[in-house]
Amino acid sequence: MIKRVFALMLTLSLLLSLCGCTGQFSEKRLTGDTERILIADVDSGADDALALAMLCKAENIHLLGVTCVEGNSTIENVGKTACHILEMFDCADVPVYRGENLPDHELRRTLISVYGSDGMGDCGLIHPTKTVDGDDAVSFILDSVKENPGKVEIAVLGPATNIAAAIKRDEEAMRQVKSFWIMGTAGIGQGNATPVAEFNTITDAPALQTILDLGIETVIVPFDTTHKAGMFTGNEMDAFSEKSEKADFFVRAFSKLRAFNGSNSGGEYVDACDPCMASVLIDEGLIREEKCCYAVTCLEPGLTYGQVIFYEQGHSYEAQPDIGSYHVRLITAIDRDGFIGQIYTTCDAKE
Ligand SMILES: [Ca+2]
Repeated sequence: MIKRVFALMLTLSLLLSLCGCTGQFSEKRLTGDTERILIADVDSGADDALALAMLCKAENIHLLGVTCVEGNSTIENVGKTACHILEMFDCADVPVYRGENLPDHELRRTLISVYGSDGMGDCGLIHPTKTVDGDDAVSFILDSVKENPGKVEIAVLGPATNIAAAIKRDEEAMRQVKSFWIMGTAGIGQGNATPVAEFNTITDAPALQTILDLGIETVIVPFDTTHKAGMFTGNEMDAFSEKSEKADFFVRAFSKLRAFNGSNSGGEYVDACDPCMASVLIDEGLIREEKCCYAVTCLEPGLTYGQVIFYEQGHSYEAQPDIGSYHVRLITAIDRDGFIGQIYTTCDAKE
């Protein structure tokens, strides 16, 4: 009898090992059909780093890979930070691909590194043993979508350059993306790059429009929404840093942004925009208000370059233009307590 039980256990453990079912990451795979397949496109940035950590910890997400784009830091730093976060959150087997440098168009703004020159507060936090797995993020995106038609969701946490390059290379394949989740645009409020434009969008405005032109479900979590729901005061950051080593890691990573906001607005704070987007991606129950919209990016040179105009479905405008399809979900309010709860869980911190 004991031998039969032992044989059964051995068979089960063999089956589990054949399925790759060991460790935290593999446990997530066991959730089967309820699991969502995601590619995270990042320009880390402390806020991308925290968002990526949240996605690593999410039980309902299978992170297929991370693609990197220049933005909040150099492409080299973006890759190193992604590798470090994946290792830190037990997802070292998730591949990381170097992507595109930003297009060198005449309207390209000089990038201001509000996160420090390394994107992570210049505190010496980033020292991964993992290295990037390849140089062709666009091929990785296209291959992943073709292998999983209609299933892959893409989180766009930086300038949309990689995604637009994939669409330009194989538009038909990219029509098989299930949905895009974009942290970008100023929404229906003020921007952070200009009064009307947000950093990710203005950095590669044609790329965002390329996604919008594709016409598949696109969830936009804009700056004005995340600036409110994702806001931490200096005191809140100090309190959070005491909660765990991981919490302290991210508080230090955000230190340059905190100081920048202090000198820019007179009060130290951190607006964690990418984590805010990740929180509603992981749990749509945190969305408090959204509008169904047609969206279009201003690409004409001038003061409105990079602004995104949202036409709300069901609303009549006195100067009604030709409206395309209403395939954009604009998130206008997020449950802040739920968002903060996710950050605490991610960092193993007790509230
Ligand atoms: Ca970002």
